[in-house]
Amino acid sequence: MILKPSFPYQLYLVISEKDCLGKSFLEVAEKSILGGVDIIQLREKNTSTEDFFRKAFALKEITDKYNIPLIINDHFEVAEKIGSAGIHVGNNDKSPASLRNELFFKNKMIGYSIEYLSQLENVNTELSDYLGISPIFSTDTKKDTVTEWGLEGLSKIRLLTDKPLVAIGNINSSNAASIIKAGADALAVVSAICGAKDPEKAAYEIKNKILK
Ligand code: TZP
Ligand code: MG
Repeated sequence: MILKPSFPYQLYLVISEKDCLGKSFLEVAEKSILGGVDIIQLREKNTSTEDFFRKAFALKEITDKYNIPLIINDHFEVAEKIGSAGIHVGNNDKSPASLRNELFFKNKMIGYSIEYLSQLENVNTELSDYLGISPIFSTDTKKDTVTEWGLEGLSKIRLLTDKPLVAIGNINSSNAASIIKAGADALAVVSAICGAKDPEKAAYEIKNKILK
C-alpha cells in the first residue's frame, strides 16, 4: 500500500482476549468502535494459529460491519486467509521487505514497530505504511521492550521520518494530547480501553482529547 504521510486514523485499538479481563473481546471491539476507535489490531500471544484464526474471523465481521480496518499482528497466514486490511510486525517477525514481495501484502497496510533508532535507516521502514513507536512509555501489558522512547524520543523520530507514527505503551486519556503534540499521528491503546469497565466511554474519552 505505502500510504502517503497522512494517516486517516487517530485511535488504534490493539486487542487480545486476555487483555479484556473476562469481558467478551468482540463486545469490547464493537463498543470501542462506537466510542471512536478508527482501526483495530488483533494481537494474541501464546495461542495456536487455529485459535488466532477463529478470533480474527469473528472480529472481522465486526470491523467489516463498521468499515474499520482490521490489522493482524504477526500471523501473516491468518491475515491472508481472512483478507485483513493489513499486518503489524516487529523486529523479530517476518519483515516488511519480505511481506511486500508477496502478492497478498503488496497493497496491504504494513505496520512496523520501531524499537531502535537504527531501524529508521533500513528498508523495512521505507516499505512500511506506518511506524509503531514502541513503547512510548513502559507498560505492564508488554514487558519485553527495548527503548522507552518518551515524548522526547518521539519528537526526535518525528524529525527523522515522514512516515505516520503510531505511539503505543501506557497511553490513556490523561497523556493522549501530549503524545499527539509531541508528533504522533495516532495512538494505539490496549489496557486503557480493553481493561476499562466501559470500553465505549474509555475510547470516547481518549478520542475526545485528540480529535483534530
Ligand atoms: N507494544 C509496545 S507497548 C505494547 C505493545 C503491544 C502494549 C501496550 O499496552 P497498553 O496496555 O496500552 O500499555
Ligand atoms: Mg510481533
